[in-house]
Amino acid sequence: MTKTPKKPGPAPGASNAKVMNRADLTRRLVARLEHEEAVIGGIGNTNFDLWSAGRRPQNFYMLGSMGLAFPIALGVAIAQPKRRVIALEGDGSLLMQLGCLSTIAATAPKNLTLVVMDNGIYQITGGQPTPAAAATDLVAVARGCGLDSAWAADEEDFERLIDAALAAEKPQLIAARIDASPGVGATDRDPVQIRERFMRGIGVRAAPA
Ligand SMILES: Cc1ncc(C[n+]2csc(CCOP(=O)(O)OP(=O)(O)O)c2C)c(N)n1
Repeated sequence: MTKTPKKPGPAPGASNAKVMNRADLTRRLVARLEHEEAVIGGIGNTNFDLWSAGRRPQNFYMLGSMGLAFPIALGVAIAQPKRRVIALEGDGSLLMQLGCLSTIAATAPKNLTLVVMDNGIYQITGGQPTPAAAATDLVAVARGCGLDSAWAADEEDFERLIDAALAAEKPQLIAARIDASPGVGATDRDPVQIRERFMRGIGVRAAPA
């Protein structure tokens, strides 16, 4: 008997969570930042929506490589322990770099918050389903790696989880089910400028004379 492939649906464990919108959640997140927190956007949509939520100098936009938002954020969190660091990543990208969850749990920086925007698809390359839709609960994976982790039930819960994470003494992972909308706007594809602006934004490079 041939097995019918599973249709993408809610990640197991997230079936009670509301399907939200990445741009809306990103705006809600940025609105809560008051202390020059660094925010690292992942490839594509997470960084497009971050860009659209306000051109903060403390934002870094990853281009080209899937799954590097969390590892980059870990480096920033270690380098600047007094600054809160938040990373935004898509489910497909995180799945490509799952090992970073273990490294982050073991390193346990007090100042790092991880946000997974889980639409169950590789939206930007045409909407192919990711394994997160069919089989993998990323919150359960993060817990298994040793991280505090939760699905956001709705927008208010997302804000509450962000506030709690920004006050926490351990890294926290927050996952949100999101719809299939593309990102809003588009980051300038200029890696050198992105890097320089970010380094000035977090005070490790002087502004040009
Ligand atoms: C190693 C690698 N493989 C494939 C790609 C092409 N690619 C770029 S973004 C993307 C999908 C990202 O999916 P996800 O992180 O779930 O974000 P979404 O597009 O759903 O917002 C893919 C397959 C790439 N950039 N790098």
